[in-house]
Amino acid sequence: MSISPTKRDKVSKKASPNKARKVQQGDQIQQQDCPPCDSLSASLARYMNNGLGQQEHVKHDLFHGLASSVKHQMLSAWRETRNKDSQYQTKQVAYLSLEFLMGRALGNALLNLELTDESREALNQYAVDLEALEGLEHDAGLGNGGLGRLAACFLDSCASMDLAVTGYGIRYEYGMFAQKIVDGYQIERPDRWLKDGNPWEVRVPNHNVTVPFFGHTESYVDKAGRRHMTWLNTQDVKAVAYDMPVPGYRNGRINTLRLWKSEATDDFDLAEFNQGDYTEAVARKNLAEQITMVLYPNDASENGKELRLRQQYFLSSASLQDLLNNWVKQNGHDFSGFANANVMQLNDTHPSVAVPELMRLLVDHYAMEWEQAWEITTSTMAYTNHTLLPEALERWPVRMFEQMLPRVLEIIYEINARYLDDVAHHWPGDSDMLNKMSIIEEGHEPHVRMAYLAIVASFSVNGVAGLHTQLLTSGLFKSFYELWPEKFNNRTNGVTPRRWLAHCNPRLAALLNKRLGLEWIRDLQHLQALNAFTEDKEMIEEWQQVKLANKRELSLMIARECGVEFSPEMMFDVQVKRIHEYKRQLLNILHVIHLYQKTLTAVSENKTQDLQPRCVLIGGKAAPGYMMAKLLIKLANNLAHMINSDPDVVPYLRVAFLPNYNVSAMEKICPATDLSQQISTAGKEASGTGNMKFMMNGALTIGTLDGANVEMLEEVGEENFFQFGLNADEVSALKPNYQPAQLIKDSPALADVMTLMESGYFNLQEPGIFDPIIASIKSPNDPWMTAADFESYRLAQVRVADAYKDRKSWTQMSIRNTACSGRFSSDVTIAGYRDDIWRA
Ligand code: 26Q
Repeated sequence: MSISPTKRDKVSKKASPNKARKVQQGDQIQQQDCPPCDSLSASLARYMNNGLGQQEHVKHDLFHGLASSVKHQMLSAWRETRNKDSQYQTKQVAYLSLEFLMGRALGNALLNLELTDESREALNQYAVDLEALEGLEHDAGLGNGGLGRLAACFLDSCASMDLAVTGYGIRYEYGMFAQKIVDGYQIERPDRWLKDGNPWEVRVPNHNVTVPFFGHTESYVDKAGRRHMTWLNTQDVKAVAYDMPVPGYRNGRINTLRLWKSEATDDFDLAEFNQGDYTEAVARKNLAEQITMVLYPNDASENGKELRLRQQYFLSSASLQDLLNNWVKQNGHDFSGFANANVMQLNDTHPSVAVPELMRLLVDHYAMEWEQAWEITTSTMAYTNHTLLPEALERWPVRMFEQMLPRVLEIIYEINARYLDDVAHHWPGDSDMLNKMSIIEEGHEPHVRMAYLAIVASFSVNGVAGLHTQLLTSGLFKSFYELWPEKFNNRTNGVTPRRWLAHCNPRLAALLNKRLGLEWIRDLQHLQALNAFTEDKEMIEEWQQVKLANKRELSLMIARECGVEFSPEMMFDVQVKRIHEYKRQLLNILHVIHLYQKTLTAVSENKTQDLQPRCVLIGGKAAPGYMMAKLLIKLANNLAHMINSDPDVVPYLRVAFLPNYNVSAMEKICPATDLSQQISTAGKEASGTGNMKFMMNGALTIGTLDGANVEMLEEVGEENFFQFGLNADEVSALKPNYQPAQLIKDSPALADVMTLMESGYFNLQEPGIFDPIIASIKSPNDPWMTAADFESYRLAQVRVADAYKDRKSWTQMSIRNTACSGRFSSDVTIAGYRDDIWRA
């Protein structure tokens, strides 16, 4: 159904707060030249017949043809969703995020739209199978890791739960870099994910807005005698909207992910053109286009990069202007209902410059009084924190704001001045408190503390797991919690069961469907019913068959990508995630070295019958500038090489480092994993979400009491979880007198591992390269306390090996893990956001 101009006029005359906004947006999804009720197969045939039909491109053509056809099928429901949202007083949520790690879209769209069978039929005549086509789609890698993938899972849950949520992000030309491994070292290659075109996106140029940069501010007095500020001589950048459909699970809703691309405005540097400096001016256009060129590949922090702040402001300003334009078209300048109809959820502080930007737009553009603008801002902004590492908290030099965003800085100062009055009121006479809590960090180079700005302006501040929220309110944000306890709340993360079970593990999904029916896909708590089957012989048998088949499939991928043969009879022990010292891939590596030594001894003493054969898989990307993380990759690769080339060892131990770990790789990995490693130093991993994907797919976890592991353990019970290590309090308590040298002495296993490392055994060709790693383990200042947890970890691994020998009982534990994973569906998380934060 298309919206005719007359229809639109009719709706907009009614002038209820939310109404015309979405109708107007709906108008942007243009009618395509194919009939809307076309079958998938007819639409695909038309696409194929219109192409050049080069033989070598047939599969690619088929992929693009199928994807385009699926998108066409979504168009009318997409428009209807926008209409529906505008006709009812639905609260609109804008999820603002610098990252959306969507991965591939085809398989997920087919599942949600219930088009999988029809697609297979349509492909029959081309003798190509659907999985082969799905494999051709480039991952949309517009994120680093957990935070970006969480945003993607949330979009799926919001659409599936019929919530009017729009994702706002950046259409990076280059997503997360592709990782190659050369001689064991990580090499970064650009990820040109758009090079063959993106069949899912719709460019919507009539939603363009312009975003100002640089220039200076001046004050003026209007006719009524009121003083205002204006921002002049700005360099404006055009923000062009590209919309991606987000289909809900079989409910007819299609939400939108709106990604902004930066382009030069036509009159970009007009002055220079007029002065005849044509080439210079055209070259400067690049500056504008650079903004959305590349995703920053850091998953912790890289503070102070000017282009990054430009990206943040670009996203924030464009998205807010879009929201306000839509509002004004419908309601004129009456903003009295705005706060009731809108919420902006800030995915970490990355888009927190939206706070002063909303104030600027309301005060400067819509001539609103400060107090009313502040009321609107503080009742629409909500902030999610994703880190406890103090070094990862974003701070921007004031100087950078001064030059790039002078008007925004003035507003930050005003917000700070008014807020510090509240602080002074709460802690009378305490000037230390004022310094400590100020949004501006004074010093040689003053900085803006973005987390403080976000907290001050938000009505809700949430952590992403119980422990994380507890540590936030008792540590990092303690004073803010004292000032505003009502703002703080916990929303434990989750992952979408559509992608992370129904789609990625079709064998297990079929078994669940057969035993439980289909309802688990909508309500994952239904998996609880599996607990009744743990003594069912047939179930145990089938469960094992599923895992075995998945392991076979993963083995093919590992053989192809790593040249290592994994045997499905062996235990699959997996750690895949970004490489970071706090995640302690090093602890895993040290343990593998220990297993290697143990195996060599057992072989030489003819006592191999006690060894539990295992295949260890490690994967993940290191931030390109993070030397220690890159060195860990090299160590893992060298270790893998030594182990895999020793014929005495390979019957019992194999190691692979998987290059270019990404969303699509995880879809193959988590269904095939026996043991999931979640071994961060307690108190450092905010939540983790990979841990949940593994659990859902029946892996057992070896883990510390960190992030959401704590809640997973609570759900599944300690007899089904291999817990080890210091807890967060013990880590803090040990810090002042941490003595790794003593710990190494006290653990013969660790001492042997260190001796072998120090002998240069893993770097014979490159002496000394691993010295920084060795030094970090031995340092009393090692913040990650690897040595402190080694013995406990080793003993937990012994328990794992013993448990795996009893395959029946292992399978029962596996079933219980899946059964208890219902709480970690992102549907549950989103229900929490909906009821307690968004009130949608
Ligand atoms: C900051 C400044 C400059 C450039 C980049 C960044 C940057 C980018 C990405 C900082 C952090 C990130 C990503 C953080 C992240 O992924 N955090 C993870 O979020 C997950 C979802 O809540 C949690 O499960 C993980 O525990 C947390 O580490």
